[in-house]
Amino acid sequence: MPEPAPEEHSSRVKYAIFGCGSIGYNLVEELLKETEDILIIDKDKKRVEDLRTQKYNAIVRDMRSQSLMEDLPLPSTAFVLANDKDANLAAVKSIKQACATCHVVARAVDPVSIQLLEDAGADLVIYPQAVIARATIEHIKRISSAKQARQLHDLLSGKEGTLGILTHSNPDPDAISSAMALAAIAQEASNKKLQSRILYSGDIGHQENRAFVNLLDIKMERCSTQILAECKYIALVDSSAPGVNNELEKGSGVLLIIDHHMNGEETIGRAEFVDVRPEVGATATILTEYIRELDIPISKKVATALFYGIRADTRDFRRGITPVDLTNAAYLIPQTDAELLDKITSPALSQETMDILGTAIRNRKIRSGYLFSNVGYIRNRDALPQAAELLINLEGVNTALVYGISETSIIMSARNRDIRLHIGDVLAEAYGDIGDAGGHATMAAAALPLKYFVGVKTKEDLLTLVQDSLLRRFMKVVGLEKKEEEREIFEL
Ligand SMILES: [Mn+2]
Repeated sequence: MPEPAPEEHSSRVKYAIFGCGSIGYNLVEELLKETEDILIIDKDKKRVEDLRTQKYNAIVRDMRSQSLMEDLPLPSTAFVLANDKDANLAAVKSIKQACATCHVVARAVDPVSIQLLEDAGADLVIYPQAVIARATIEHIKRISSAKQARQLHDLLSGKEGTLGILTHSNPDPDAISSAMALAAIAQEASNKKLQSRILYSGDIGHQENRAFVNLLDIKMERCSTQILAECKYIALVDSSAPGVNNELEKGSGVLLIIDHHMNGEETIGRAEFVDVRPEVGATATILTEYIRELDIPISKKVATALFYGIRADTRDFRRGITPVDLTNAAYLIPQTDAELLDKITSPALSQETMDILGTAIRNRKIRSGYLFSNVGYIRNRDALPQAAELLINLEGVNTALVYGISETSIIMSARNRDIRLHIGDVLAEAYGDIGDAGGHATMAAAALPLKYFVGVKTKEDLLTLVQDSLLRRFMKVVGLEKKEEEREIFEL
C-alpha cells in the first residue's frame, strides 16, 4: 500500500472559490475586504486570464474532473458557486474527499439540488432565489416599521397640551408598560410640550400587577369624564377601539390606537394613527420597536416595565411568541433592572394570603388523584387561585379544587393537569345552574351566590353544611361518585 503523500496538499489557502461567475465574483470582492488569501478556480480560460490581469490568484480547472483537488492548496472554506448543478455536486464531493474538515458552502441551482449537495457533505447550501426573497422581505419589513415610527413621531411632534393615555379596563403589565413607553415617546417627540396622563378603569387586580405598579412607582389615574375632558388628546394602548374594553364611547374619535388584539367586527372609530398588529405577542413589543426605531432614551424603569410586559403577555415567552417579540425583548435586556424585575416576579405574600395557603394545605383531602380543600371564610379572593396553583403540585394530584366563602358567594378555584379532563366544562356542568362557573381545560373557577343557600346563621356553618352536596355534584360529573353513594365523601 502506498503511503498517502501529505506534501502534495501541504500548502493551504483561506478561501477557494470554485466557479467564478457573477455570484463568485461578488463574493470575492467581499472577501477581499478581509484577506487576499483567496484562490479562484474556473474552467473558462479567458475568464481566468482576465482575473489574473486584475491580480487575482486564479487557475483553470474543470470542476467535474476527478483530479480537481490535485496539487491544489487546501482551503479552510470552499465556495462552490458555478451555475452548473452537476459540476457543483462533483466539486463538493471532490473537496470533501480531499479534505473532510474543509468548510464547504455550495450553491444550489434548483430546489432539488439542495438535498443532493447536503448529502454530498456541503456544510451550507444556499439557494440564491430564496436568499433574495428573504432579504427583500426583511428589508421591506424594516422600512415599514421605520416608516410607521416616523409617522407616530411626526404626529406627536406638532402637538402640545395633555395627552390622556388610556389602557384597557383592569390593566395588566402589557397595557401599563405600553402607556409608560408612549408617554416617553410623546415627551421626546413633542419637545416636552405634550404632557401625558396614564388613565385606566376597573381594577388593577392580582398581586403581581399591584406589585408591578407599586414597585415601579407608576402614576396612574382612574378615568372619569372630567379627566377625559381635561385631556386635549386621547391615545388608546392595548385596547383596539374606543368603547372596546375601555371607558370611551363607541365610535368616538381618538388621536391614536396601538394594540395587538384582534378587533373582531368592531369599528376602529376615528383615529389619526392606528397600529394594530394581532400577529405580535404584546403591545409592549410594538412600543419597544418604536423606541428602537426613533432612538428614544428610556429610563431603567420603563425598560424593565416593557420587558415585564412582553414577558407577562406571552406567559413567560411561551404563548403566541414571535421573533419580533424576542428581538425587542432582547433589545431591552441590557437596560432592565434585574433586581427590580425579580421583586415584581415574586412579590411578597400578604399575611392573609399566607394564612389561606396554610389552611388550604391543612384541610386538603385527596381521592383518586382529586384534591379538595375548604379554606373557610375569605376576604381576599386572589388567594384562592394561588392555593389551587400550589396544591396541584402535590405528588399524585392531577386535579385540585379549592373553595371558600366570601360575603356574597361560595367561590371555587380549580386547577387540572389530567389531559382527559376539561375542568372548565366540569365546573360549568356541576354548578352552571346555581351560579357562574367555567373556564379552561387547565384552570377554572366558580362563584355561587349565597341567595341559593338560605336559612343558615354563620357563613362558616353554611359552607360546612353545603359542601357535601356541592362536592357530590362535582364528583358526579367526573365519575367519582358512583361507587360510594352511601359512604362519607372522605374517609380519613
Ligand atoms: Mn396585551
